[in-house]
Amino acid sequence: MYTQAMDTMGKDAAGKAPVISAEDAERMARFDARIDAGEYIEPKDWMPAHYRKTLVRQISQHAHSEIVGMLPEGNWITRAPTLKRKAILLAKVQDEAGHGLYLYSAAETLGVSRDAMLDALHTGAAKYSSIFNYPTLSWADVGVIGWLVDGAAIMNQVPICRCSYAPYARAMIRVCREESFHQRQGFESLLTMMTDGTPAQRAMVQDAVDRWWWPSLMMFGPPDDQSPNSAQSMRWGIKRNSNDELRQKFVDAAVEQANVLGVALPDPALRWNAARGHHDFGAIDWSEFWRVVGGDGPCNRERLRARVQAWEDGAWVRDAALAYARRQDAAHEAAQAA
Ligand code: BYC
Repeated sequence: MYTQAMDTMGKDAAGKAPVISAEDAERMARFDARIDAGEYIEPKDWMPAHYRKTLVRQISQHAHSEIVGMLPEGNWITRAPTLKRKAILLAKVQDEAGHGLYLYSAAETLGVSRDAMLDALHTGAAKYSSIFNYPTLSWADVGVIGWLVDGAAIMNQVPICRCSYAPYARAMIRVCREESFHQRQGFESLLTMMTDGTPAQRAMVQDAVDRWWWPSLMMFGPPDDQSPNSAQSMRWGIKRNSNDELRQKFVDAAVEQANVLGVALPDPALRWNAARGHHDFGAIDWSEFWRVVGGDGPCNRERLRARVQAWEDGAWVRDAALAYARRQDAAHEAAQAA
């Protein structure tokens, strides 16, 4: 018999291919037909166990990336060069906390608790984006994160506004609007330094671009032929474009923007290929990517430590909020009974 706990794509716990009842085979066919017709799936609709599991994995990892992503930039709030830049950066980092909240809420609609998701982050069982394991060494890094990292994030996330799982798609609409503002503020900050700055400031921007370019390309995930999740996620409309397609779109857009800024992208192989109608680019160091994803990047330990510490420091707030909610409930029940 088919059960929800069974992974319909793979094998059950005993390593056997799942046996699907006629009823579930019919549900599966109806589900596939809905996906093919471009319909959106809502939390109470029937869905295959593997669809649910894939969404919990992707949405929770996306949420973790948002809250870990607050750390590299948060590092510069106290050192922003002007009040205007400080206000912008504060708002941006706050937006990222908000993105985490929308995404954890979207994942909760699939039946997973927020505590379980955070536990997976804190124990290292769940991933978060590789990009946030690199250090922010100068003020220019904050601008480059806006331009390249948020730029890559938008390229990857706009198609998720059409993800077949409706709560994720809805959350992404607001996330993308805010990300687009983040990208522009980063670009504008860099443009100011490149046009009105000193030679030392221009050199600082170029140094930041040199360090963030390749990790930004890695954000899109492994090449398509090494991406175990892509085929099924695309079949189910969770992903609308492949990792390589989005990476190429990002490179094409970034080349034009780099020209406007007057910075060089650190890739001698980067050139326009008229036959393909795209820019060719050099080989990505995938061994570095897997090392960072595996927990051994420049800042992995520091990032995880900061998240665990924040969770522990916030215990009294959660306890107080729960105690208050229980007291409100008791007062409400007493009023109902009277
Ligand atoms: N870093 O089969 P694949 C942001 C993992 S937030 C770490 O291609 P999939 C922002 C992948 O999880 C940025 N791990 O996977 C925030 C899988 O491992 P598991 C985050 C990565 O899911 C604040 C394995 O490699 N954006 O931008 O089909 C401030 C094989 O990969 C990475 C999202 O989360 C990576 N870069 O495709 C500023 C967007 N890439 O899980 C900015 C939503 C791959 O099987 N997520 N892995 O153990 C997605 O679109 C997809 O999950 C990905 C990967 C394209 C990232």
